[in-house]
Amino acid sequence: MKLDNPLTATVISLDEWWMPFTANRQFKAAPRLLAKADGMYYWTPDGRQILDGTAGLWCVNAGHNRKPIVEAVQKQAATMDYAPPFQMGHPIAFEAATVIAQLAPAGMQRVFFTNSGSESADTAIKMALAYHRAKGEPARRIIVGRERGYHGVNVGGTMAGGIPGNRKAFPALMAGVDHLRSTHDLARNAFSRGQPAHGAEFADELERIVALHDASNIAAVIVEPMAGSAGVLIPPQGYLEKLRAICDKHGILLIFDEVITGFGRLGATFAAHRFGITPDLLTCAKAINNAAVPMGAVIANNAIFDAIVDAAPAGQIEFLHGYTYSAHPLACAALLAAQKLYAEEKLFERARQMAPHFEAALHSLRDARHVIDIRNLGLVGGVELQPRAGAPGARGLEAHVKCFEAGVLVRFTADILALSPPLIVQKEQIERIVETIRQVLARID
Ligand code: PXG
Repeated sequence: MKLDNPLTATVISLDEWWMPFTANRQFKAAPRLLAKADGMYYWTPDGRQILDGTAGLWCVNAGHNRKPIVEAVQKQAATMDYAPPFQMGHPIAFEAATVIAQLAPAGMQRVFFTNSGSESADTAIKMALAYHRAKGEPARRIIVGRERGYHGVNVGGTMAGGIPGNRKAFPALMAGVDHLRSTHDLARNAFSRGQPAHGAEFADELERIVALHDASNIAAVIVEPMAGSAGVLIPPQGYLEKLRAICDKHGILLIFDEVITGFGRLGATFAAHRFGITPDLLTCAKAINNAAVPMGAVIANNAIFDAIVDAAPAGQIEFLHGYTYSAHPLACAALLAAQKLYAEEKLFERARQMAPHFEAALHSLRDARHVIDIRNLGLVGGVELQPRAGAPGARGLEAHVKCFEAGVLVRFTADILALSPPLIVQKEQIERIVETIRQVLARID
């Protein structure tokens, strides 16, 4: 399959790039390409402007191509392109960790850098196992995830995750996982604004799982405080509080996967702040540096770091894990510039202030065609559509494609449309996103 690239006046071949999480044959028959970005917008190669309703993939929280970040990356590339992070260090890696530690909940000031959310999930799982081993409880190996959870695509994240399609082809990659049920409860909570009222009791399932396996065999529970990829599932009131309490009661570590919720998405630095619940390990990525260079991190409770480090003999590597590109200088430079920009523009507070407007605009779609639920928190919104009989996901895909043709980028998971605009979004842009969805839904079957 060939395509003209007007930007370079060349012909490109679409065959060789095996695209991730993409219906390759379908996409290549009718490609949707992006070639340029600035602020709230993308442009296609032929110059069509697209309003970004998804901050890329939930990651460009300050908007695209922000000058301070661009300049910081350019400068770092010209100063020192790469430095090894094993048994060597470089100053901006320490600075970057300090900045993240200052933003993290109290008691969580140890930062391990990765290159993605997937690597963060697997790193956190290994930290949990290493912690229990260091504390003399090596039998604690079971990881409890949740149905409809998404923790990326590496071995641990795939197995702890709970999206059936993502697991189906890869059974039993890792032994010792169990799952809580999803908190999604359309019958009781449809059209909730913010945290739904019903479902705190779903956390009690953890007691059942503990009774089954015995606490002495369970290492950690990993959940997204707000599940993003599976279609914007907001935690019911009281649910996370219960999970925290049950984990504490049984000595189980609680891991929050904040790859989407981190850095302002819910109108606070982390969901941990927003919900007032502190996990033991917190994974993040994406907006950590406005997605300018791949980067992720695990933020650990200080006591977890101390236990693992103190258990190792002096002079020995304490945690045998890490990546060639951990704390890559370009990623660190982007992080420092992005976090400075977030603070200067008070973007996390801005998200909180804009949230009521976003909520009202989104819920105005209640009477739009095909809509069976709308849910929102901070600057995240989900619009669930009635699936077409016999063709689940088809309506969601068509809505996504038609919105793109109408100049608005929205994300879809099966028949759920997900919105997560950059935190710089203006009210008129929220209106435009919502009106585009309304018109598209009126037009499609
Ligand atoms: N955890 C969570 C909660 C995520 O949302 C990952 C881990 C994995 O991150 P990496 O950087 O390895 O991709 C994610 C990623 C979507 C969508 O459409 C969401 C993600 C990625 C791609 C698409 O909702 N989140």
